[in-house]
Amino acid sequence: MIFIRAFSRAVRFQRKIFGEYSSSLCLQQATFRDILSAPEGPEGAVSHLRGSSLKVLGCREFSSWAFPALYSVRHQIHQQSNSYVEEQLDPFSLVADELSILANRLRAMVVAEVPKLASAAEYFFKLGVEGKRFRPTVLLLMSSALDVSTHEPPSKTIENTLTTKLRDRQQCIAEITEMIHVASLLHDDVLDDADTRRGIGSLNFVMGNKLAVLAGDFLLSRACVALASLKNTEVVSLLATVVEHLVTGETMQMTSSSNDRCSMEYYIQKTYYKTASLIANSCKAIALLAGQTTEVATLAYDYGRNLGLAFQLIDDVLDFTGTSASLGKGSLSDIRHGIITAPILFAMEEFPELRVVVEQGFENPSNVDIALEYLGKSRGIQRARELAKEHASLAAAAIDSLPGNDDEDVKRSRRALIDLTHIVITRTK
Ligand code: GRG
Repeated sequence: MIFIRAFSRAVRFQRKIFGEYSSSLCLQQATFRDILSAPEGPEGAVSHLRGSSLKVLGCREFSSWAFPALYSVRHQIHQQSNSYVEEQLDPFSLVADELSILANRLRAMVVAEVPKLASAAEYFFKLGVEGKRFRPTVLLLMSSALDVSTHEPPSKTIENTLTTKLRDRQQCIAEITEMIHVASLLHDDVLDDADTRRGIGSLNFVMGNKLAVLAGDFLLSRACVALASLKNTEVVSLLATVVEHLVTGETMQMTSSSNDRCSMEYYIQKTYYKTASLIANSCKAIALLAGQTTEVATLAYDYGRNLGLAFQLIDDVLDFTGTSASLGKGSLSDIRHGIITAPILFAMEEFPELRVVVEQGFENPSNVDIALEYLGKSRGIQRARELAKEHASLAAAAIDSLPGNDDEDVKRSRRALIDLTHIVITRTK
C-alpha cells in the first residue's frame, strides 16, 4: 500500500513538473527507490508496481485482458550509476491520463439534442463500459513514437505551440476512430441480433434496433464533423475508406458463397476490412498529420494492419477456447452463426472431409460438435495462433524499421507498441 501511494505520488509529481510525455529521472528514480525499499523486496515491488500502476492510473479494463502478457514484458532501459534499472512498460498506463481526457471529450462529442438519441449515443462511452480502448491506446502511442518535437525548431515557443497543436489533432484521430469503432459495433449487434456487448445489454436489446441504427449513424456523423475540422483531405479520404471497408467486410461475411467460406484468402481479406483497416489507416493518419514521409506513413500503416490481423486471429481462436486452452470453452458464437474462421480453415486443410460439414452449415448443432471434433484432432488452433504470431512479428518489424530517434519518450513509445504486439497474441480476453 505504501508503495502504491509512493508510486502514485511520483507519477503525479513527474507529470506536474515535467509534463505528460517526459521520461524524467524523477519517475525512474522513484520507481527504482521504491522497488528496492518495498517490504517484499524487488520481486514483490515489481508485481506491486504492475498492479498499482493499473489502479492508480485507472486502467480498469486492461488488467483483465492483457495482464498475463505483462509478466514477460521487461526492458533494460535506463542506465544509472553504471547499473541498469529494469522498467516495466505497461503500454496502457503510459497513456492512461490522456485516455481519460479523451474519454471525457468523447462523452461531450456525442451529446445529442433529443433525449432518447442522447442516451443511445452515449451508451458505450459511459464510465465502465468503454471497452479495452485498444485503438486509442495504439494511436496515442503511435503519435509519441513518431514525435517530431526533437527536430531543430525555429524557436522553443513556436515548437511547443506546434507540438501541442499536433497532439490535439492526433487525439482527434483517436476520438474519430473510437466513434467509428463504436458505430460499427452498434450496427453489428443489430445485424447479429446480439443481446449483450461489453458485459451489458447491447443497445439494440435495450432500446431496440431502430434506435441502435440511428445512434450508430449519429456517431458516424459526429466523427465526420470532427474529421472535417482537421482540414486534411488525405486523412478524410483514409477514414472514409475505412467506413467503406467496414461495410464491405460485413457484406462479404453476410453474402459469402460456400467456396468463399472455405477460402483462407477470402477470410484474410474480410478480416482486413472488418478489423484491421480501421487501426491501419488511423495509424497512417497519425503519421500524415505529423508531416512524416510516405515511407514512415506506410510503416505506421503496416504496424496497424498486422496488429489488427493478429488481434482478430486471436479473437477467432478465443471464440473456440475462451480463457482456457481447451476447445468448446469459448462462446462458439462464430461457428454457431456459420462464420468460418482460421482455426477451422486450417483444420480443413488437414481433414478435407470437414468441408462437407462446413457446406451443410451449422444450423444443426450436431454439425458444430462434429466440426469441434475435427478441430480437436487437428493443429487448427495452433496454426491460427502461429499465423497471429507472424503478423505480430511483422507489426514489431515495422516499428523497428522507423528512422532512428534518440529521444527517450520516442524510444519508450516504440517499445510499448512492440509490447502491444506480444500482449495481443497472449491475451485471454
Ligand atoms: C456503421 C461504420 C459502420 C459500419 C457498418 C456492421 C458493420 C458495417 C461492420 C461491422 C464491423 C465490426 C463490428 C467488426 C468487428 C471488429 C471487432 C474486432 C470488434 C471488437 O473489438 P474490441 O474487442 O471491442 O476492441 P471493445 O469492446 O474492447 O472496444
